[in-house]
Amino acid sequence: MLLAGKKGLIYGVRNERSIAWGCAQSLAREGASLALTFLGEREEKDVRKLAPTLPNDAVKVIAQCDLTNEEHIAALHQQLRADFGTLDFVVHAVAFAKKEDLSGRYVETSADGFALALNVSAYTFVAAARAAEPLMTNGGGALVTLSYIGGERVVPNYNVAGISKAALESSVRYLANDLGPQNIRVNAISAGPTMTLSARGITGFTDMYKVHGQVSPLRHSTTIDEVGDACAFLVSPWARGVTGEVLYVDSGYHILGFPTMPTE
Ligand code: IMJ
Repeated sequence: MLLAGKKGLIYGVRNERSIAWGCAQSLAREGASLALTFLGEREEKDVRKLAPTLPNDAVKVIAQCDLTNEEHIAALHQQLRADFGTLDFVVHAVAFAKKEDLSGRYVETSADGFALALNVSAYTFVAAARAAEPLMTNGGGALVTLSYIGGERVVPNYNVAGISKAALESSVRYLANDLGPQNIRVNAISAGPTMTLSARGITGFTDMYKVHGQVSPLRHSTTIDEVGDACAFLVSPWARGVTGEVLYVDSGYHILGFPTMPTE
């Protein structure tokens, strides 16, 4: 097993469709011990139900952590120090923008909507990195976050979430430079559209999801297990020379200059 003896923390499991859950399944399958966090009471029930279904009795810790709350972060890392001693990896799959800021014209975004989206979707990765660093003393560590092509190119309705992903991807590079000397690697996975709670119900999402599956070189939509396996690679010794990188797990969609519907 690729990750035998490794210990990691995953933020962002909401339900069985979550990208964070795809990561949890791959990391557990490869022998890692895991800590899972939940946001509040509603999310706690679902995470506690899912955790025991992972292979290899992977989940050792389940704890509340709203990443915008410094006290939650401190308490979580105190518990991890007690239960794990050291930490090998962190997976961050967290984002939020106001619903009203995910449709219409980006130019209408309010100052508080902008601040909220950037704080939850980009700054929380910095906060997670800062908290994890003192525990990553077992020869280094790895941080992985989730991004989307809407951070680089204009995607209809992605709006302020795209600006958050641009800040997040830039953070990946600055954090990689800060933490590299401690052998802590920092990378992002830019996932294609997946059928998660964060995407369904978004205006135009279902059509974009379908088109992606038809025009992308591999001709299928992105699944959470594809993202999970890439995540396992990035936190593993096989990626020991990789940091500050954005790895596309999108069926190759991002290489296309002019996505075209195949004629047959
Ligand atoms: C989100 C909005 C618009 C277009 C979109 C998406 N496309 C995709 C997404 C094409 C794939 C999903 N995505 C990549 C996200 O990062 C979603 C973030 C998100 C979703 C919600 C929905 C519910 C809510 N706030 C949100 N904040 C961020 O209230």
